[in-house]
Parts: sequence; structure tokens; C-alpha cells
Amino acid sequence: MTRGTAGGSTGSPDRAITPAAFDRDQVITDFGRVVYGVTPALQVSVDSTDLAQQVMYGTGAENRIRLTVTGPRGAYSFELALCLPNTDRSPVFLGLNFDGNDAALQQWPIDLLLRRGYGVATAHASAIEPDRLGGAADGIRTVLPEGLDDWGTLGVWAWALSLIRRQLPSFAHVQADKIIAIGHSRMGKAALWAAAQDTGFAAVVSNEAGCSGDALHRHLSTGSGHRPSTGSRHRVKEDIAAITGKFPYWFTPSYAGYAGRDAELPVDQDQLLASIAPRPVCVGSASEDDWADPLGQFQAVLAARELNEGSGPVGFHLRPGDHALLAEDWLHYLAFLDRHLSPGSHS
Ligand code: GTR
Repeated sequence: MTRGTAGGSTGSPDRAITPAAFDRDQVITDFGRVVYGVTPALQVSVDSTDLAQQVMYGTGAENRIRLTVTGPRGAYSFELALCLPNTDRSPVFLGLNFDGNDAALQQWPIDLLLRRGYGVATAHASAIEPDRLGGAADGIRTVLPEGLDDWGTLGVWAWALSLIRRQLPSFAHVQADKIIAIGHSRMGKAALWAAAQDTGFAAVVSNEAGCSGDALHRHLSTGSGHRPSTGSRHRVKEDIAAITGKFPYWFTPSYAGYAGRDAELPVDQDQLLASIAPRPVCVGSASEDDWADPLGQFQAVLAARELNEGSGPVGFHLRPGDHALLAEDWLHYLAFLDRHLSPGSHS
């Protein structure tokens, strides 16, 4: 099967591939090659240790677990927080957090999620690979084979999400085939990339992932003004130049080569969303969220629905307000997943 834009040969700002030309495997190969870095095939072993720190909620319990990943250059540990409702088996949201597990469990509406029959698993992204230039020298990569320098930190986080996803069924009451990748902003980018590559994720929720996540590149007019804002294009706060200027290490080095040439990228984010079908994808946005680019997100969702030809739901919600993952957002995601995760999956 061929794709209209593989290899970026057209360079047309208005290019979009047709459903007939859509090739999921090629899309994933291209995103690895050009955007996030190719995920290496890695042989690691994972052990879990119960840290015996249980907190009881009326609706369930929270446990802390140490995951130890052993690779060719040694062992590396990080903590996982796992909250499960008082049900036989439950679907579980799995997402990385910005500020540590304690902060995440305070910020996320755990009681609500448990009450609705969903579990939550989370780990601190920077405990896996520090979110800074040079962070690779202090994170999980230090126990993996040397020479993985073209692999972006978003790619490492996505790989870690898959690693945790595969570990979760070893804990009682986790419904193995109902693990949902979730993330806000940069963690949403990682969640999408994880779910695109790993079909073991049952669904993905991308909250305001924006540039290089869930917003289209091909319709934007960059803030630096090198392309006029005409037609369907609109100005955004963040484009490839901006994001690779601030966070070069999130991506494979060649991505920065598309700075100022966003529309020439051989892939676009609608293809990432469409590659997850038939599994459900839900995108959330906020009207004042300049980072996420609500219009670009909506355009990506519409284009993804066309590309996947209805083979899987791609949801969208827009709420008033700014860049954040709020209880209100979780309510939308619960409603979407109650509807689209296969029935009878949880009580
Ligand atoms: C910004 C970044 C955005 C988004 C955001 C966040 O600085 O440029 O793409 O990821 O951070 O993660 O909150």
C-alpha cells in the first residue's frame, strides 16, 4: 500500500492523505523516523516490589509499587502509584505525571474515578527520564544499550508507558484488556505515541496535547510570521520551531530540521490519531489554551475521523478555560469511555 505523502516529497502545505492511502504501519514508522525517534527493540526485565504504603479510600485503595527495570547496563527503579476501586476487575487509566505521584493523586479526582469503577496508575515522567536537556544521562536510558541518542524523551516516556502497561495485569483486579493511556499536554503527546505503537492499550485520552501531539501542523500559520495567515490557516503559539527550540530533547534531532517548514513534515497529527483506530481516542481542549491550539486539535480530530473511515471513535470536547486537566475533563473522558470501551468490561 502506498501513501500520498510518505517521505515528504510533495512539500505542499495543503497536502493531506486520503483514507485509501492511509497505511498505519508506515505512519508509525514515519513518526518514529521524523518526530519522536525510533523505539528500539529492547530486552529488559521488570520486577515489582510492593512498598506497603496503602491508603484506603471509601471507594478503593491506593498502593505504591517500585518497578525495577533491568537492562544490559544495570537496574533502574521508579515508583508507580496504583489506585483500584473495590470491584472485581476494573479498567485502569495509565498516565505519566509532571510533579510526582503525591501531587498527581492530589490533583486528579481519584475518588470520582474509583466511584465510577476506574483505576488509575501513574508514575512521575521525570523519574523515568528527567524532563530537561541532558536528562537522558540521568534516567532509565542509562541501563539500556548505549547509542540510543536519536530517541527523544517523548519516545522514552511512551516506551515506559508500554512497559508499565504490560506489568499492570500482574496486579490483582486490573482488567488487562482495558488499560487506557492518558496524559495532559506533553504527557498527552507521550500517551498518543504509546497507544499508536502499542495495540495493548484499549483506548487513549489526549488532554490538550497540542503541537506534536493532537493538533494539525498543516493548517497553521506560524507565530514567527514566515507564512501568511490566510484561508484555513491560523496563528498558533507553538510550532515546530518553537517547540524544538525549547524542548529539542523531546524529539529525534531531525525534527528540528522542519522548523519553519511545518507543512512539509511527511506526517501530520491526524495520522497519529487515525493510526490508533479502531481503538477509541478522545481529545480534550480548552478555549483559552494557546498551547494546545483548540482549532488545530479540532481539525486533527475531523481529519482523523475521515482517515480512519469511522473504524474507531475519535471524540473531542472543548471546555472554557485554560491549559489544565480538570475534574470536568475527566467527567468527559469517563462518559466517552463508558460509551466506547466494550460493554460488560467493568461493574
Ligand atoms: C509547553 C510545551 C507544550 C506543552 C506544555 C505542557 O511549554 O511547549 O507543547 O507540552 O508545555 O506540557 O504543559
